[in-house]
Amino acid sequence: MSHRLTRRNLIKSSAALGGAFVAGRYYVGRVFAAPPPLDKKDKYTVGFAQTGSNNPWRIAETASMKDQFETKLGWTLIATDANEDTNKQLADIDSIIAQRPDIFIFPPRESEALAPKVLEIKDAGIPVLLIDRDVVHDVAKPGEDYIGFIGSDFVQQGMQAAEWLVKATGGTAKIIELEGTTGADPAIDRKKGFDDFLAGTFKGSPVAAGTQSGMEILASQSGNFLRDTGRQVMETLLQAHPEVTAVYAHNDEMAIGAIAALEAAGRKPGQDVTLVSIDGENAALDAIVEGKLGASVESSPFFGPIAYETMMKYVNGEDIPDWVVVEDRFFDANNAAEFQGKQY
Ligand code: GYE
Repeated sequence: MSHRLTRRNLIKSSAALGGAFVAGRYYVGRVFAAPPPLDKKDKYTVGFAQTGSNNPWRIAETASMKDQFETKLGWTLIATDANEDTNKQLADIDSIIAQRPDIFIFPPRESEALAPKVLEIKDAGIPVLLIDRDVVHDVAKPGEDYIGFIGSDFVQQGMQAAEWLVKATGGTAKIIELEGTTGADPAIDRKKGFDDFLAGTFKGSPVAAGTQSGMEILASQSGNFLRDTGRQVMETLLQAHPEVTAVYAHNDEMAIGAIAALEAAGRKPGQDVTLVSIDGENAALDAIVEGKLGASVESSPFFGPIAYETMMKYVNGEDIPDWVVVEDRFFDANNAAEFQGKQY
């Protein structure tokens, strides 16, 4: 039998342990090692607490959710926008809980700060499916406290970026790293993957051991996944480290900001500074074709269809893996033109 309790078992054990019907809903609380059940019905209300809408990736993700749940299915999506403020996202979630959605499907902006909130949603009797970012598992456990996490392998993305950079620079580079939002799961893991690769502690890479030893990270600072913040941070770091020869940005928006800062300082991105980033947005593909950005590891924002599919599996009692891995592609000068204008 699966680790997940069936609805019947849940009601039985809940009754034994003093579960209660409140406002037509069964409050099961955290005594159960399973997320709250989701009944079969024709239409659902989905709570979607977005982290922000000031970059193309976020806009594409929100559009994908609206397209799937509102346009295609005719359901209700309660969508909020935290404007890249973690406290606002916490408050947004409270306001969505008060509207009693059937399920929460959302990206937690920070992996530690949002973990207790995932438990609160569970305590309110509402199942949670996390998309695009995960929370820390020592506080909230997939398969127990929430249904699971759907998203990319961020460590792998960081490794791929490092691997490409080692090859592109012949294994010698002075690197400025622009990190994503501090405390966000993809920022933590994209740094880890990159650092581990350069430290030679990765496994299974086709790059010969030792070839990465000439790679030096001069500075690593957060640009909050935003274009203009990336530009400003790059401007400052460039003054402190004019010897820079490479940039690793945790997303395309910051890479594009860095390109602007480099050009403003009279540098030639793509020629005297090699850049690599993550996401695969249209502007990045354009920059690759122009020769300014070297490569971008894809990180798909199109969560609507896979979130729906996973949610329905849960409704139908199928087992959901703790992590539904989203497969990503890789864009560089060899294929960027082919995908230009087809992304977001
Ligand atoms: O790479 C970035 C966005 O959480 C995977 O967040 C996502 C990242 C994405 O703002 O552009």
